[in-house]
Amino acid sequence: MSYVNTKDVDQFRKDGYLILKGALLKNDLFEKYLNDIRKLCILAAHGCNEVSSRYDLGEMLAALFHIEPAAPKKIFDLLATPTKLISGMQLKTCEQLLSIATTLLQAELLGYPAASDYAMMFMPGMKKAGNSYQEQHQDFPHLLQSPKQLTFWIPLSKHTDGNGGISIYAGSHSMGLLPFKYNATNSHYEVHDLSVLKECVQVDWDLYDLIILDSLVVHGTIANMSETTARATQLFRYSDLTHPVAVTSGWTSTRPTGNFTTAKEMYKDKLVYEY
Ligand SMILES: O=C(O)CCC(=O)C(=O)O
Repeated sequence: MSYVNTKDVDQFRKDGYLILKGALLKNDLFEKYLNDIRKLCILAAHGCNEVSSRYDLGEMLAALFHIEPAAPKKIFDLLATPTKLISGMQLKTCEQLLSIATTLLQAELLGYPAASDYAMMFMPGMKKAGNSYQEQHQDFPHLLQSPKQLTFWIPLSKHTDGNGGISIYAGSHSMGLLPFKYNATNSHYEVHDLSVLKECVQVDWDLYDLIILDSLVVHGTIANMSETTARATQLFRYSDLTHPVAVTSGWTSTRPTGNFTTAKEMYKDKLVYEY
C-alpha cells in the first residue's frame, strides 16, 4: 500500500516539507501510543481527577503541570532520545511510517540517528521559556548521520487557539547547510542569517496529522501563548544510510556521548560564532 503519491513526493522535493492531513487517523499504534502517554500522566498525577478526567494530552499535561510542575519533564524523558515506550518504538517502525520515509528518501537502507527521537512539550504560560523552544534552525547539524534525513513531526495534542506550532521556510532545504550559531542558552543551533531566506509559512496542524521535514529545511517553534493548554509533539527521524557522504563520514552521530564528532568539529566554517 502506498501512503504518498507522486504529487506528494514532488511537493516535498520542492518545499522541503509535506503535510499529510489526518494521516494517522487509522493508525492503531498511534492511538496506543497516545493512550500509553495518557496512562503516564494519570500515574504521575497519582490518579488526581483534574488530570484523569481529561482526554486531550495538551489539557492533561497542563493539569499535571499545575499540580506537579516537575512531572511533564519526567514523561518527556521517557519519550525522547529515543522513545522508551514499546508502543512508541512500534509506531516509529510501523509499516505506514517506514513506507513514507522510504518513498520520500528513496533509501535502500534506512536508519535513524542516535539523537533522533524527541518529544516537545510546551507548558501553558511559559511562552518562550523551556528548553523545548527552538529558534529557526536546520535539523541536520543536530543529527549529522546522513545528508538525506527526515523529521516526522507528529502532534500528540489538539491544536487550540494560541498553543503554537512550527513555522517553515518553504524551499530553504535547497540552499544546503546554512551558517549556524548556538542559541542564547547554548542548547540548540540556530540559522545565523534569516534575511537570506524567503517565504516563511505557519504550519496548519492538528492531532492525527503527519508533518514531514527534510533535515535541511529551516524551521522553528511558534511559542505556546495559551494560559490553559500545553502543546505536545513527538519527533521521529529517519536517515538514508546509503548516501555517499554518510558512508565516508562513518555515519557520524551526535549521541551517545563519548567519542563522537560534533557539528562544530565537522563544520568549522559553518558555525559562525558562539555566545
Ligand atoms: O515542535 C517544535 O516546536 C520544534 C521542533 C523542532 O523544530 C525540532 O526538534 O527540530
